[in-house]
Amino acid sequence: MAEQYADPNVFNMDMFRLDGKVALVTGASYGIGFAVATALSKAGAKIAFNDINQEKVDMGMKAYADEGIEAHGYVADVTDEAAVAELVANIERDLGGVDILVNNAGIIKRIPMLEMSAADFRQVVDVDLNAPFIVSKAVLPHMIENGHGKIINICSMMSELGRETVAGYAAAKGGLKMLTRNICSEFGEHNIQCNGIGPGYIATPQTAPLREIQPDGSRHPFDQFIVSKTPAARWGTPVDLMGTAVFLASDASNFVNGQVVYVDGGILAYIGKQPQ
Ligand code: NAP
Ligand code: GCO
Repeated sequence: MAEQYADPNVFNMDMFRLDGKVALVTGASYGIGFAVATALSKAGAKIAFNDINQEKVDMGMKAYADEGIEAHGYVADVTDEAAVAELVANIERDLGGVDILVNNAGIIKRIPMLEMSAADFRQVVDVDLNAPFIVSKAVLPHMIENGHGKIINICSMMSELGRETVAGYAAAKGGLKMLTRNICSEFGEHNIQCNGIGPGYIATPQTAPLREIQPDGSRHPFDQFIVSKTPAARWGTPVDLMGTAVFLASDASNFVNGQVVYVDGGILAYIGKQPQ
C-alpha cells in the first residue's frame, strides 16, 4: 500500500460536533445570526448572543427558547469597546471563555454615494468592519491561551462586487474579507482559524425592502433581477448558511484559514441569463 501520510481512521463525524464549546454570535436575535446560532447549538455549542437593546435581546431569548435552545442574551453595542469588553467578561463568567466567534451584527444604508453623508458612510463601516475588529480583539487572548479558536466573519457578495447605493457597505465588507485574512495570518500559529461566510441574497429583514410587492401586485424589480442573476433561481434563506457555519466552527475545518466561503446559489459565478 502507498505510504499513508495520516491514518484516515482519524476522521469521524464527531469532527463536526461542537460539544463543550462556547459560541458568541453577535446581533443574533433574528435573521442570519439567529440561524447560525441555532445551527451551532444543534452541533452542541453553548450559545451567547447580543443585540443592541434589551427589547431585541428579550425577543431573541424567546425565539431561542421556542427552539428549545438555552441561549444567553446580552445587551451590547458591538461598536463600543467598553461594552464589548463587558460582554466578553459576562460570557466568561456565565459560560466560560469564547471558543467560537461569529461576527454577524451588521447594518446597510442604501443611499446614492453623492447623497450619502460621511457620517452615514462612517456608521456602516463602524458596525460592519470596526466592530468585527473590536470583538475579535476581545476574544483572541482567551483563544491564544486555550490553544484553539474559530472566528467566522459574515462577509457578503459585496466583499467582491460593488453596486449602486451601497458604497459604505461594500467598502466595509471588502475590508472584512481582508481583516479575515489578516487574523488568519497573525494567529494561525495559535491554532486559530478565521474564515468568512459570504451569503448571497438572503431573505431577512435587511433585504425586505428589495423584495417588497409593488402597488400593482408585481414583484420588486430588484427581486426579479436577483432571481434572474442567481443560477438557483431563488433568494437564499438563513437555513442555507447553517451547514457552512457548523463546518467552519468545527474541527473539520482546522486546516481552512483565511478563506471566504460564498453561499450564494451561484450568483458570483454567473454572468446572468442571456436575453431570450
Ligand atoms: P438584519 O436582519 O438587519 O440583522 C442584523 C442584526 O445585527 C440585528 O439583530 C441588529 O440588531 C444587529 N445589529 C446591528 N447593529 C448592531 C450593533 N451596533 N450592535 C449589536 N447588534 C447590532 O441582517 P441580516 O440579513 O440577518 O444580516 C446579518 C449579517 O449578514 C450582516 O452582517 C449582513 O451584512 C450580512 N449579510 C446579509 C445578507 C442578506 O442578504 N441578508 C447577505 C450577505 C451578508 P437591531 O435589530 O437591534 O438593529
Ligand atoms: C443589497 C443587499 C446585499 C445583501 C448582501 C449580498 O442592498 O445589495 O442588501 O448587500 O445584503 O450583502 O451578499
